[in-house]
Amino acid sequence: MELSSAEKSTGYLADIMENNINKVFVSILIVVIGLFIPACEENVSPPASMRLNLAVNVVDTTGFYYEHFGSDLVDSADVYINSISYYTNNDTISDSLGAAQFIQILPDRYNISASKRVKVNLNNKYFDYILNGQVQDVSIFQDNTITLYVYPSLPGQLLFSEIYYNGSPPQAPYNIPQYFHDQFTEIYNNSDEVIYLDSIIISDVDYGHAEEDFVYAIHAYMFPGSGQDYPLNPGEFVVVAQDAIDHTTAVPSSIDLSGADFEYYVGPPDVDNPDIPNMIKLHHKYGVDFLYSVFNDAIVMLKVKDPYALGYSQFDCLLLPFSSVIDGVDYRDNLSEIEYKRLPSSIDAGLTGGFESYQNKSIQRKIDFYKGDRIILMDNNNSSIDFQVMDRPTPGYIIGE
Ligand SMILES: [Ca+2]
Ligand SMILES: [Ca+2]
Ligand SMILES: [Ca+2]
Ligand SMILES: [Ca+2]
Repeated sequence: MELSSAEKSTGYLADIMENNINKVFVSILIVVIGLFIPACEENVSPPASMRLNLAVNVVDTTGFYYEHFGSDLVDSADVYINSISYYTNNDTISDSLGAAQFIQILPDRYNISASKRVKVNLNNKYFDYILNGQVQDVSIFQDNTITLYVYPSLPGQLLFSEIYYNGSPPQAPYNIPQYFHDQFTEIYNNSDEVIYLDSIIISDVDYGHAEEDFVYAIHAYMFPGSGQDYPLNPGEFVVVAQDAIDHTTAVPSSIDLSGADFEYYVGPPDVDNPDIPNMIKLHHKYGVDFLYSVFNDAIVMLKVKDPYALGYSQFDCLLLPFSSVIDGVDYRDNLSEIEYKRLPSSIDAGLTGGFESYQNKSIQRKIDFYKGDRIILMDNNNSSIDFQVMDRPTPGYIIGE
């Protein structure tokens, strides 16, 4: 409330000054505004004069960048800063000494991330590595220089291309208030080679263990097959439905998933479309289905020799190693709550989502480039950068920009 009145007063003041009206009145007004500003300081967007400069030095101390490029200082990295209070985003590129300069930014708490892709020759074969790093909730209230450490990783060959977790709005004829059975997971082969889905596990990730070595899976379901039964060719999508049925009969704005490739099947009374193969249930702690939270969750896919090797947590989550994760996405309705992330930065350094539940919205990985006719999707292992929000889900296909 005070925010808008202070802002209005400032705008009003400028008008008055421009029009050269009574200077005494202006002085009184300044005093009056001066009395009000301290009282609501925390809520007021700082004026343009309160800007400052931030330098981010991007550094790889793992030895990877030094070995291949002769320095620890990472030049030409994309550096992003997100203001936590004002939701503003800025990005720039680091210079030859690894320094990225942000000029005249607002004083605030910031999430800062950097990424750079490099081609590396190992034994006469080229690999596209990504250097990634992030720091969360850094207070920048004066001119500042920070060091951002980045770490090398290989981008995914098998990726989540879309996760539709949002659910549908209530609609005639049934006006179902919370329809989420139309959720699906879409996976894409981003590589040049056939990948077999057999025995790949999809699981959700319980909150509070991002610093540990294990995924605490509330649910874990596995693709069937004995090794080479379910090939996915380069550039192909696979759709795993919560229920492989036509959901438009329940909610007209929803989607027809009767042609999905797989479905989660919990057991009666869950829907089982006999034409669509079921995912193998490895662990199901609770719920009527393998429901992804419509608010916030993280979904990973991974492959392990024995899913039960690590056993269970105290609260009945199946433990799976983070080191076996192939791809992962962390999403949240409120993107400023990055401290609640469920995945470590090596898997997903960011956070996607940022919309309310039950709107038929979806998160889709961005197209990076085309290799001939084939789409190559973006994978910086940072969903803040790699994902975009779609107004409609696109099961089994992609809509480019
Ligand atoms: Ca189901
Ligand atoms: Ca089925
Ligand atoms: Ca990834
Ligand atoms: Ca899609």
